[in-house]
Amino acid sequence: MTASFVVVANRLPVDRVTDESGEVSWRTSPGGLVTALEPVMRSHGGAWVGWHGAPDEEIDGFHHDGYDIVPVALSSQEHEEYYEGFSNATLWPLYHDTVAFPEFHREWWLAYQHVNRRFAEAAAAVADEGATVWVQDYQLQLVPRLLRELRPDLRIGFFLHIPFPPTELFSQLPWRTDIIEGLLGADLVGFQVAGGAQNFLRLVRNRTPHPVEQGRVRVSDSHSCVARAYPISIDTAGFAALAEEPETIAESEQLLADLGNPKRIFLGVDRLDYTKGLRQRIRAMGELFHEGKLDPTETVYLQVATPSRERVGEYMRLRDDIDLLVGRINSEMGSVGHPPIVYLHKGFPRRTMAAMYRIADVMLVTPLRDGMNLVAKEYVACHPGNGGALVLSEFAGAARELRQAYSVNPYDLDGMKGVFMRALNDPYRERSKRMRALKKQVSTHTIDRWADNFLGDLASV
Ligand code: ADQ
Repeated sequence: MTASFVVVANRLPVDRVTDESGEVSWRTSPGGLVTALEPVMRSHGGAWVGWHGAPDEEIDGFHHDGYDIVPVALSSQEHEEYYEGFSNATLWPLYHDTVAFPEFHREWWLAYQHVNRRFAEAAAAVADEGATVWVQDYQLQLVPRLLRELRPDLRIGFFLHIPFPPTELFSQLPWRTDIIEGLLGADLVGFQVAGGAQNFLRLVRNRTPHPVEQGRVRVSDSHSCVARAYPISIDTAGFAALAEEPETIAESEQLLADLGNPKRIFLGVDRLDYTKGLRQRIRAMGELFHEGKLDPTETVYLQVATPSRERVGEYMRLRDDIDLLVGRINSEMGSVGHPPIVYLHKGFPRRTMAAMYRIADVMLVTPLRDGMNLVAKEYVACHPGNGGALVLSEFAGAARELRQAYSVNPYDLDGMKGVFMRALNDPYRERSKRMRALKKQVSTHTIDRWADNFLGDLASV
């Protein structure tokens, strides 16, 4: 099978599920990148190249939901070194302001190069003559250049879903020039915010001989690369409609009853990741309960955290820390039937997420650093009426667009506590003014618009 539109991402957008009778099927998997790109893929068709999630296993391609799935195999050692190692213990912390310490290992870098080459070869094999190939995210930054070498006829786009760090941090990377040159293989490199594109162009100026003019890098006589911001978004209408379906409303009412019909609900929804600011957020909420500013018999803080990267050391430590923090607060502040924090370490279907967004009076989105943060936008799309309140970290990409949110510095516990209380207690007039503006922003800046902007520019650069 070949295609004129190809998405290349570390993971395929589907997970394999085996039912009781042993029957195998594929289900759309959760996570920011898939949430964003699945609708794009369904409307464009084409092929999605990615890893299927099972190490040491070769799987044949198949058709799913209107497009082709092209699995790339990884050995367990590659999974460990390329994915858990270089991608998630080197690049992820380095690109998120080193909120955890990035580890540099030469064998991880070797695996990263090796696997990036395999992805480039897989994409080269499925792309039609002159096709558009859209490479996704930090795990595959060498693919644009490798792919251009294999297939100079292709139009190659790259989008980075996470922040692109300041030059001082990026420059720690022993392989910094290889990564920059890898990205420059694309015709268009997209970032979540303008600052990311600026950081990238500054590095190109400092570390490569290529001339830069107005966001365009002249890489060779026949090839140049444009760097620009494309803030990602969600299927706003889809989320809003889901939240209004009778089953969702029924589920939200059940949820409310199960929580003991509290007067006020705070909500947090995150992948369990140290960039999301969970330690700080939970401590701030714990102090508000301790100080009596929040009454645990009337207020519930519901926190759901999807399990993530569970074999990486920092993530194991984080999980233990959160268990300890929540356990301590609940054991000290709770009474029978009234734990102030309801903490669930699992993923939920999208309808359940929408039901949670519906009932949350205050949504807490307080990452220490985040490329965009789709949860903030999902809440705005799903919460009915104009009464809710969004608390948003100034270090999330989303803060650039969602300017009427209640803004916090997640490192400042006292500051956060003040803003949490204000978001809860502000008069309806103030909250609804903010919420109306947020809803307008999210309903006019959708995932379709993001994809159209990026792909339109990619076709014309
Ligand atoms: P993530 O770091 O995964 O994404 P985010 O943008 O918030 O972060 O997306 C998370 C997605 O997972 C949301 O769609 C959310 O609904 C879903 N989710 C979270 N917890 C869940 C749970 N318990 N059950 C079910 N679903 C859950 C990365 C970057 C972000 C960027 C996106 C898209 O880190 O900054 O916004 O990619 O580019």
